[in-house]
Amino acid sequence: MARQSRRTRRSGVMSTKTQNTIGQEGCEGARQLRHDWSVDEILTILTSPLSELVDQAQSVHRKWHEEGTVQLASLLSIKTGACPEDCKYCPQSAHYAKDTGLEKEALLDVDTVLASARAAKDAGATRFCMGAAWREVREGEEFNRVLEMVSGVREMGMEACVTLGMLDQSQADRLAGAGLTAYNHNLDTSPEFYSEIVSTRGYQDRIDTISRVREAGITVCSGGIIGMGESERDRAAMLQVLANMNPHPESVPVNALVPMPGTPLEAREPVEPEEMVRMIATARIVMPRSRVRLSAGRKALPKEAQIACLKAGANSIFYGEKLLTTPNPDTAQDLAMIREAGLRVLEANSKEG
Ligand code: SAM
Ligand code: DTB
Ligand code: SF4
Repeated sequence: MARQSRRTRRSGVMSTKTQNTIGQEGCEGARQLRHDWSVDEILTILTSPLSELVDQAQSVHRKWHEEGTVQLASLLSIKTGACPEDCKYCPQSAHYAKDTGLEKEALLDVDTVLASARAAKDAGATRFCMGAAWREVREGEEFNRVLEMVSGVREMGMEACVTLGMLDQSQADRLAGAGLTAYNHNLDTSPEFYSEIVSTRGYQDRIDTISRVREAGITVCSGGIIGMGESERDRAAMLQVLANMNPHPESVPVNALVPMPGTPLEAREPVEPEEMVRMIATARIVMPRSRVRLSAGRKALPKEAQIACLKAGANSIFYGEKLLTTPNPDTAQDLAMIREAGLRVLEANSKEG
């Protein structure tokens, strides 16, 4: 049965110690990043009274991100479905294929992917993220094709991100050589809850891949999903693992589960807007400099809640009508929402990028 978190009582006022140690004390020169968080400290922040939490997050955000911009990142599934992993949330797992009805698709060709990147750029995106439903990267023509995609996206002047599953050091190095900006590899949840969600790989496998990405000099994009039945403590524990990485992941996607029919998590209760705001605000406080991305699940999140997330420290969204296999909000509405929040879109080659 789900260890549901939502009803856990709020723990009251944030202690002075926590307020003083949230890594954003005072003036420019005194800004500090911490890498020694305890789960309890993060849980205290996550469960503090909402207005206090949001105030703290806004104050951290203003100190580290004066510019008030939102990065638009577009996504493309470059290889869809038939994945051997059994991630319970994922419509692309072969384990649930007969129930999800998802059409699998082989790795796209380079020209198709670059045409999609060009369209994303023309629509205002500055980052292009390519996702493959692979357990791990394998050597051969397909990996070489991905390297070409990466260099093609970089030549357009966009940030390039890929998410390809596990990789070894030589593969990470070659992605770096192709100019890859970021590698997305999510922790998804806490170390304790992980085995409830995935059985075909371990938490340490995720950490090891992230270390190789870091070693190769590629920036790290790592975050997770809420709404899978995890407790608030699990959410805090996942943030602790991320926030205690040194350096912090440069970008942190916060996804709300998109409960896909045919997956084992199809009947999970929807994430409440406040939970998303809390998770974003807490990520902002414990990883002040990172780009926190309001990621999957925005279709089910009212506009006001999305604006609350942007004001609580999210400074990026996935932009475009589709995520990997599921729909995402309309682009014109997203641009209007960013304006309504009093923010502006991050432009290409901005020094804020
Ligand atoms: N196969 C690679 C991997 O798992 O690392 C890359 C692709 S995978 C689809 C990328 C991420 O998408 C997952 O780590 C997960 O966080 C997110 N994701 C997948 N299905 C989701 C869903 N139904 N709701 C929210 N996030 C989801
Ligand atoms: C991330 O954290 N979320 C994105 C991206 N990184 C690759 C993926 C969301 C996928 C949502 C379900 C789907 O569209 O298939
Ligand atoms: Fe495969 Fe990635 Fe989906 Fe897991 S999340 S089933 S590894 S595509």
